Amino acid sequence: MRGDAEDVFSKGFLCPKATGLEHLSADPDRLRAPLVRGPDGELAEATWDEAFRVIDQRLSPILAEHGRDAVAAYVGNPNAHNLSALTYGPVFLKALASRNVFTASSVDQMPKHVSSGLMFGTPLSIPVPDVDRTDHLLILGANPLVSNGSLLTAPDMRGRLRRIRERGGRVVVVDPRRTRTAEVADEHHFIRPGHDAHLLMAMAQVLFEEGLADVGALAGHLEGLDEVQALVAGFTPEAVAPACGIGAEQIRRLARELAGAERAAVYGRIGTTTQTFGTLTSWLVDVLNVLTGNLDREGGAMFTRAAAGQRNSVGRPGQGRGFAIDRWQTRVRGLPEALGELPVSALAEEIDTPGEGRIRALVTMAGNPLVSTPNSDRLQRAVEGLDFMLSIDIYVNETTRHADVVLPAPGPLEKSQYDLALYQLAARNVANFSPAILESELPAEWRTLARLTGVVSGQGPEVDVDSVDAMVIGAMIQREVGDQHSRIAGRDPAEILAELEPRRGPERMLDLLLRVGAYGDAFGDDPEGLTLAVLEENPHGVDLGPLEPRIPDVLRTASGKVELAPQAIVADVPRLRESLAAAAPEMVLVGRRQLRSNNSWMHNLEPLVKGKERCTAQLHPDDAERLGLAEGAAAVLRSAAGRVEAPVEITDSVMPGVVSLPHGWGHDQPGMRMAVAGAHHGVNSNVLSDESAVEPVSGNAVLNGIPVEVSAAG
Ligand SMILES: Nc1nc2c(c(=O)[nH]1)N[C@H]1C(S)=C(S)[C@@H](COP(=O)(O)OP(=O)(O)OC[C@H]3O[C@@H](n4cnc5c(=O)[nH]c(N)nc54)[C@H](O)[C@@H]3O)O[C@H]1N2
Ligand SMILES: Nc1nc2c(c(=O)[nH]1)N[C@H]1C(S)=C(S)[C@@H](COP(=O)(O)OP(=O)(O)OC[C@H]3O[C@@H](n4cnc5c(=O)[nH]c(N)nc54)[C@H](O)[C@@H]3O)O[C@H]1N2
Ligand SMILES: [Mo]
Repeated sequence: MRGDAEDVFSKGFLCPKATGLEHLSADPDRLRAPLVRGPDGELAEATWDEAFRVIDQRLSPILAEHGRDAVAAYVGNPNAHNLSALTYGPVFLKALASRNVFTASSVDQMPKHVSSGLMFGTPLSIPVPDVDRTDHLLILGANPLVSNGSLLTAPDMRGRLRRIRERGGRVVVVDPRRTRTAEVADEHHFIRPGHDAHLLMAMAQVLFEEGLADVGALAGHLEGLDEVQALVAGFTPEAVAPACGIGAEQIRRLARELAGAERAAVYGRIGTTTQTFGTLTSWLVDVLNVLTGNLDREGGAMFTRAAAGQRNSVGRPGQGRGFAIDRWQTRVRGLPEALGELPVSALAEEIDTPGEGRIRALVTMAGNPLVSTPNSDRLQRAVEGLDFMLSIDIYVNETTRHADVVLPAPGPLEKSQYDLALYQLAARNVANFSPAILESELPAEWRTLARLTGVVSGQGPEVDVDSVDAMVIGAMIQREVGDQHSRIAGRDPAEILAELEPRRGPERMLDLLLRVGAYGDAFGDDPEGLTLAVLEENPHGVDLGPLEPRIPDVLRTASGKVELAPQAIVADVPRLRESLAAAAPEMVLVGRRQLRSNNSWMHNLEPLVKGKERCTAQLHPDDAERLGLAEGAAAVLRSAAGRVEAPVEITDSVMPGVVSLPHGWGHDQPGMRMAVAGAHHGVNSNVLSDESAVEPVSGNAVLNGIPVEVSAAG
């Protein structure tokens, strides 16, 4: 594995996980055949036909007797990077027609979808910082030097941040840890976890008070500016400083410098979303971008124009139906729906609480919820009580060891790839298609998903996958030609279908999406336009240029304006105000990502786990001394949900009052088949996350700022 120096976007930059992929292909623990649980209770290899017979025998009666909602699905993070899953996952979920759909989004970025959806009209209209042209970047709760940027697709963030400083710009980081990103920044502020919204409110308050708020060219495109001004009143720097742990004068200076910079952007990531004020913080990030005149301008926070599948560049430009949340709720706790899914914090209780509508079966797709979602112990007990569980995965891990059937999938190098999702959030408009590099004996994942689509539609275990595929593409074409705003409105569906020959499956769908997309050939209308064939001819990618202003066309709100004060968000401001008076817990837990790691699933690759123990509890020296904890000694961490023990690592890179434990570990569970991971198991931090702590607007889990007690083991 090496970087492609000619790649139009990465210029040859590779993250260590990419090198790890080489080892993934050779990993003897990777599944190479379906597994079915036998009468002895063990998972044993079976043929695909056998596996599908069991799935049909077990799943179909549950659907028939208890209804669609009795079968839940959990969709994990790797689906977001998988063309097969991005195209056929939704087909399967639509056929399943269960309201009990859960994804990793509600332990990740859901608050940003909600704030963006409400402000701009579609949930993927997330402004990304124009890192290559900005002069001032304020980063909250993100560590792109380790994570490589998230909701900000931009390879080599180290180089990009360095160039900001080389051109005289400034990088400011706000994080309860002094991260690698903080180390290369001009300035870093510790913040008490969960207090970003307080800080950003106060910065907005300063902008209004000092007459620095200037929305510039956006003036005619905003709704609710006065309401924002009224809302921030009272959130003075003095009022929020004790809660945030950042001094009032510093807050004033941060606000003035942001307003004073020629071109600036505010960027927040997982530390700002997986916390108790996730939606308010996500909203405030863009409120500040607006108030400083930086939204939708070069060097500010901009909207990518992606080549394929982007909702804010199809349909009627500048106006739409808007975005709704909370259209239905979870059965037990009444938690809100968002993006058609329910908060995964509710999964365990929806299984283990008896009554009408209980979840009886679970399908996991490229997900490891038993490690990645709150209160792992309760979720484990819950899944043990399921009538049936099916997993599509490449390993037998903490989650899939509970399944009755595990269906394997080809690995990343064994399938073609186009990043349908993450190109929508790229710091530059680009498109790149990679064909499969290695062959796989396994059926493509979309074929498995199409076959499951047939099963849950009542077709039995033998499914004609090609006719499912024909139906799916037929429906896509019908929708496109029937949309008056489409570039192929009114065209003959048969002619469009013929043009896509001889492609099948996700690649045929991708070709369609590219060709009707913002740069597409529109099937002959623009002969110079993009098609999948053009991408195939350009193996280093096609550069579609720097980001360009897109307001008002990008908007899909009902008003056709940027909604600066959406009701659902504004309604949460009183909770923020009340929190100013709340007493601070002595210690709170935050996570941290690690360079040679990818959530829970790349720990079976020796090069990514070798070296010294990484699953440590990091504490500030003052806390370690007060709590009587020595370097390397075992600490006990207790929360409302559970208890874990981890070795202590003393470091002043963590703020006093904060303990940091990475997520994605705890690979010592019985029945797992991951030898390398088992030898470097660590502990599962989500044993400590409390499933009852949910951010109320988006339903996202609170995974940072969890109150914990820390003490010496024994
Ligand atoms: N405490 C705490 N918890 C967190 C976080 C945190 O910061 N702190 N982060 C959260 C975030 S941001 C996320 S995204 C979630 C992730 O949550 P999940 O998506 O549930 O977890 P992953 O560890 O990404 O697990 C991915 C699964 O997909 C499998 N897999 C990998 N590639 C493929 C493939 O090509 N096909 C198939 N079928 N399977 C595949 C892996 O074996 C693994 O089982 O975790 C969340 N949990
Ligand atoms: N190497 C590697 N890369 C990854 C992943 C991985 O596991 N490993 N995971 C991928 C995934 S799924 C995602 S979603 C992205 C996430 O990408 P990032 O969001 O950049 O990831 P993190 O490194 O977790 O950064 C979150 C930061 O928030 C800080 N933080 C915690 N609580 C708070 C708070 O209340 N306020 C503030 N301001 N900061 C807080 C943490 O200390 C941490 O430094 O990374 C992706 N890339
Ligand atoms: Mo994530």
